[in-house]
Amino acid sequence: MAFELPALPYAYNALEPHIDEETMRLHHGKHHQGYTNNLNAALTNSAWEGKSIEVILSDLSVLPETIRAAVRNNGGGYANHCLFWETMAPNAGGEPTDALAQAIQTTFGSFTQFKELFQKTATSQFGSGWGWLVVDGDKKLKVYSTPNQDSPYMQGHTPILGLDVWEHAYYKKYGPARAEYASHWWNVVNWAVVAKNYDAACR
Ligand code: MN3
Repeated sequence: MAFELPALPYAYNALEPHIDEETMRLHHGKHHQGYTNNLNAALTNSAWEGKSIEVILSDLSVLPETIRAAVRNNGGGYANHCLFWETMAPNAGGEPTDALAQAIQTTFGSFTQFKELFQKTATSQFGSGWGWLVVDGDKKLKVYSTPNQDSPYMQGHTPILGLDVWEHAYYKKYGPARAEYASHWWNVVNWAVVAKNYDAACR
């Protein structure tokens, strides 16, 4: 079973004014579709066809060298964007509740301190990449960034929230103002889904 581009859980214009419709159409329909197609092409007729993306990304070293870079880039791109769409929603934002809220407070001091750290970490990634909130192997929260399409699964961590800081994610609306894009993005973070991801990662 090949990987499929997941349908967006909302309309292309649903995240306006924070993320514009044209960016969403290209980002989902062209970029994410491209990663999906290239991932499938790389895995065809390999022993990894049919495995989950988490399993594939968690040990790239066992892949044949001929497809390793393609799977790293496009498999990461596939997984990263699946999470990105899911963890955004119209009329969202605000703060998490329950276990995730408690864990954020314990780990980072407060939600405000977490936000500052996350935004600074994501927006200072040099070149293209992602900012992450992950659950590590000890079920602890961590914030870091990765270059290109590298996934936290590659280091045995479960990403529960990610911010795409590639220029294709924001340049049409925000130009080079990456921090302004990140500030707006908080308004569309779907904390209910992030909390669900947190609970699943801690199980
Ligand atoms: Mn992207």
